[in-house]
Amino acid sequence: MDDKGKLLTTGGDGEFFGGATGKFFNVKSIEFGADKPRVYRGANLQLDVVFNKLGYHYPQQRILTLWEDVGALLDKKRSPEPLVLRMNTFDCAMYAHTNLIPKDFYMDDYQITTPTDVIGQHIHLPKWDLTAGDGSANGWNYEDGTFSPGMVRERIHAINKWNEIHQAESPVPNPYNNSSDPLVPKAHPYFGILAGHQESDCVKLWNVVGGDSKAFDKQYGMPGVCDWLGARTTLQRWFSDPIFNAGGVNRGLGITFTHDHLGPSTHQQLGLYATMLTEPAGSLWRNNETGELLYDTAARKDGGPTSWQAIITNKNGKAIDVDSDGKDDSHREFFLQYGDFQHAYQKDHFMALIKKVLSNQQLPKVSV
Ligand SMILES: [Cu+2]
Repeated sequence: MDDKGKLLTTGGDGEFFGGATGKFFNVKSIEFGADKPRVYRGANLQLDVVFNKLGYHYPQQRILTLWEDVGALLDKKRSPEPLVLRMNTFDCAMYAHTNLIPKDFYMDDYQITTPTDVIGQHIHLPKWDLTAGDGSANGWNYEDGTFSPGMVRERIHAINKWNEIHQAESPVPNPYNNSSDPLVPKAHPYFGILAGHQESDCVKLWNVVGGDSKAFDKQYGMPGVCDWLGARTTLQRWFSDPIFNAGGVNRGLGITFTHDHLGPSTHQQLGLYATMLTEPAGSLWRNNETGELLYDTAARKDGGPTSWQAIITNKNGKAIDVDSDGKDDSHREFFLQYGDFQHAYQKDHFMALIKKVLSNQQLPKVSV
């Protein structure tokens, strides 16, 4: 909504605080309103990332990426890169946040075994709904996160077991049909059927082990088998405010950091963070090298393609004047980011979690 509390709708207008007391700016023709937001579909993914030509790599690297890039990343047909999303000022956006990451981080030479059963998507500068779109557990807010598929399965197992034991007393009814049927994890509508990355009969395999989540994890929880059975997507909404200065120029939000707020001490050093850049209102973005349109809804449904580098112009390559000085503010953008730490192993070292050599015996032993 705008700064007078009015709902912003696509094609409609809104009023926003100006640079002086009592002053408002009227903005016309909202491009992505609350009724039809800009949509990004992102996934949290664990993969063995190689960092340099010497083959330094990290097998439990966790990154954010768009849905339609997940297959190519796992097939090594696409190089991993930090996820850079873009919005224009005055855009309302919806982010579909999917968790495909194991529910535990396993001990290695850098960190101890840590539960990573829930992941949030906590964005910094845009407006969001504190009670339902914070992507964390701040203040009054309960955990606004997305369970790991492994945690969904473990909870289903626990609920079914409790009901089994308390059958004679008051079992919790199945919320989907009010019966006493046990709960069953579902295949994710996109990732559960991603050919080559999940078996096609994971629900059947769940039934084969009698709904025992531990037995299921041991036999079918490996990467590329049925590790994503029960994967969830939660929705977050953002709004990119204008920031008018005293001269009436909208400077925009600029660079926005977004990350997981529920296991940050573990994830901060594993690469699980992304960036949302705010561009001038109404601008269009293309890839710097290929000229290909970014956020191309004709080509993709996940808000892609995206890249860390872009050409920012007005629609159809026309000039864009951000500060009303009569000059073209079109520009090239290169977003560089660096982290203080990155765990890495030398080539051919610590391959334990890679599918080819993974067996139940090789899972790291954890003593409690
Ligand atoms: Cu934060």
